[in-house]
Amino acid sequence: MAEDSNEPLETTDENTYDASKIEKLEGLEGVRKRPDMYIGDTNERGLHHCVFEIVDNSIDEALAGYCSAINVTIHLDGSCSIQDDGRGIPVDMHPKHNMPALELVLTNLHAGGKFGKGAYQVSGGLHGVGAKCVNAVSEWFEVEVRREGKVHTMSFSRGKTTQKLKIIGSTKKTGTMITFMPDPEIFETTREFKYEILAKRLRELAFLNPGVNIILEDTRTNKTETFKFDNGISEYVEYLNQNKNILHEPPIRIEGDAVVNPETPDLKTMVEIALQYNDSFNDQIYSYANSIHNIEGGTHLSGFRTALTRVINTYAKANNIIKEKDPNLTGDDVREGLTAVISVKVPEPRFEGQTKTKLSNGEVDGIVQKIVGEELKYFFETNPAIAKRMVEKSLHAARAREAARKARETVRKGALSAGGLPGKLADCSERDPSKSELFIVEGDSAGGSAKQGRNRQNQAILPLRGKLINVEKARLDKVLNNNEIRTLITAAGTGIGETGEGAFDIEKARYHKIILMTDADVDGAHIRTLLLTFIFRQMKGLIEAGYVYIAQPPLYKIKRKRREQYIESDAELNRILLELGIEDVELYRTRDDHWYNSDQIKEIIDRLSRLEMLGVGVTRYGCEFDTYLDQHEKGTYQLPKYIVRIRTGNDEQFKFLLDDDARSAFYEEFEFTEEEQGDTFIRQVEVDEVKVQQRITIHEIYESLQISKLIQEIAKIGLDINQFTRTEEPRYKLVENRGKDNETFKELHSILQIIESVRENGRKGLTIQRYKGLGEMNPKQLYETTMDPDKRRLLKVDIADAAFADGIFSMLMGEDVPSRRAFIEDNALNVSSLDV
Ligand code: 0RA
Repeated sequence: MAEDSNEPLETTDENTYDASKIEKLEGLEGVRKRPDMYIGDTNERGLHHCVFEIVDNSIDEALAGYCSAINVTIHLDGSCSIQDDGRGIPVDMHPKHNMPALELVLTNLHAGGKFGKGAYQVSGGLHGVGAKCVNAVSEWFEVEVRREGKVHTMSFSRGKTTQKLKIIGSTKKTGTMITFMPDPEIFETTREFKYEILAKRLRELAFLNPGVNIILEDTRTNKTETFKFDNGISEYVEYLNQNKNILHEPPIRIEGDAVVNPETPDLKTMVEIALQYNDSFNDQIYSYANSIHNIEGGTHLSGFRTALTRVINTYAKANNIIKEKDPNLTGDDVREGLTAVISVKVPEPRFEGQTKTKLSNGEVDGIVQKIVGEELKYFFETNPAIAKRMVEKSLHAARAREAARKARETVRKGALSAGGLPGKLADCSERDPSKSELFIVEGDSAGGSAKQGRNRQNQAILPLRGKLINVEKARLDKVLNNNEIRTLITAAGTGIGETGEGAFDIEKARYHKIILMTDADVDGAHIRTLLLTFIFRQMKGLIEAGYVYIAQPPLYKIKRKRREQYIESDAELNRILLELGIEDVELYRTRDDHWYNSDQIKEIIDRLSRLEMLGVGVTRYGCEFDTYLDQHEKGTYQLPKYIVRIRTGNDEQFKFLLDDDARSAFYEEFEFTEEEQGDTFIRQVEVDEVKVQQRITIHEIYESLQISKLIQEIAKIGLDINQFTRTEEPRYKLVENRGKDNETFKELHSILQIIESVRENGRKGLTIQRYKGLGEMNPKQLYETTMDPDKRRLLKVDIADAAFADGIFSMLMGEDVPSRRAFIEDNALNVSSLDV
């Protein structure tokens, strides 16, 4: 468990290892030294894991019956808030340690029994480390507790207290709100919260904890979603089946529990299962232990599978639907078209496997078998019509299985026979798989360019033409008859499927990098998803071995004069526009004839572009950004933490509150109670002796700290930050080609105008071409941008990403949904970034 620290204690003279030291509570330095140990990794997964750690605490409050709503908000400055209406973390003084309980649980590794240590603790190693670890890996961390009639706050930085507990107002509400900024010193590869990753897990948690209301809001895109499911995993199954033709309604529900250890009769293993068949050919079974998704399954899944196969066979024979002497239906047969969610609560879960999420508690297999065996048998006896439909579906699958077996054999023979490599494959000359790469390329024309541009020594090319077969809509025999799929299997060399002659064998892989190279458009994303889904289902070992990658072709081509450049993302395009915009440009300050040198201009533009991004956090409340910026405190550069928007009739005014004290004072002045906070406060006022309605709203500017840091830096570089709003007199000049015949200049009246003007300048004489396909590049360009090991950027696909693609795919591909294209484009993959 992560709570145990193995940090060695130092034994110097002043710092002797004695009893008093053991007594002393340990701080969070250990977490910062070895963050992976506590939050899993310091990349995308670990980053999002931090949010889930805090949400888990709120869910615990909900399970204890004290919390009904959880709000998760992604802020523009890159921070994230998790707010609940639970009891609030206790704030009273701890008698022994002489600090508030709140501070104790957030700054000391061993303090606090509640955090992730309930009866049904989550996971073995990575999870359940609690809010204190998130605190340790946060550049800043703020907590607001509503409890005992008061609003309390505290702040921390990198695990250390920066603002002691204080009361900032009164309230009748209760709850906890935590806002944290991931520390760049810890999260070096990415600090960007992804909406889909958060949404997927929060939706899942809402399904697994029926009744809890979870709201996700992304202020960057104004996207918001509410997850609340009173019917729990039954609704989850309906959600997974939403685009399928279902065979019965509603989902079948199985529940039960068992005591494992008679000495602790209260600690039961609880089992909940929902299942529903559809007319497709694949199964989708999601298994959870203590709300953790077990990608690799485990003993609960195996217990369920065993019982399902047995119950269906017994029923089919007892009712003479299949003859006594006929062979049994196999597991594959009975699972065809099955959608199921298995959720178990286990007192002491153990996890193993590559993802450390495969449930390994042996007793669970038997418990699940027994409960499913009894309950499903009873369901069949009381619902014979549905039982019959399920058996018939399995029988149908059994007949098709024979055809699929033959198809697989043919494919395997093809794959195994010497010289059987597909003609379309342009193989490399290297024979060592660990040095060889296979590019799977969308389209013949891009395939042609790739063949010409590649390094023949170790890069093989396989072009895929036309439509790939939809692996969701067809049975395996059809899929295996598809030419493109067969070519792929033959080229990869590993074989497919779990058992039998020619089954998947990673040792036979012909390449240790299989790189999917598709266009950067919707069709490309579609093809990539299809390929990944197939690989995930039939050649999972390739992904587990880390052999599957995604190429990253550029998004834009820009041209100016003789210069041509490929651009990977919108953010990069913006950067380039600014970069070009400052070429041959100088900045002049009117006040004192001061010229900024080109290094300074670079820095100015860098800071201003970051400032611009944060500005949305202010302008969304109707307040001009420059007006807000002008509120900064002279000397400290501190900016208001709150904006008060006062609308009186058609008139709109803003008031700025520097900090929590100012907010408290404002509440008192207006006799606000907490209940009005955040919501619109409405009252009647008189304007020119006419009664009008006045609406007052208070908005927290989460970005204020970041903004303040930036303007401080801007001041250091030497811009006058006293006034951001426009002045009558021009204050700066942007001069192009200074001192030359073609010198031009533009007068600027504000600081923010500098960046606008530079960007405009960057666009001059530039053609920006949105890049539509790989085929538009010539062989040399394709090699340089996307294939050259020294310049390309590859994304490595891991098993969780592939499972994610598979899930989305099943959901969207079953029937033709109009919105599916957009969805795939946005969410096709969340792959961990890796420079290879
Ligand atoms: C310790 C004790 C109690 C509640 C909590 C912690 C608590 C922690 C978090 C973290 C996020 N939301 C939370 N809500 C509650 C019990 C307090 C009591 O007995 O009143």
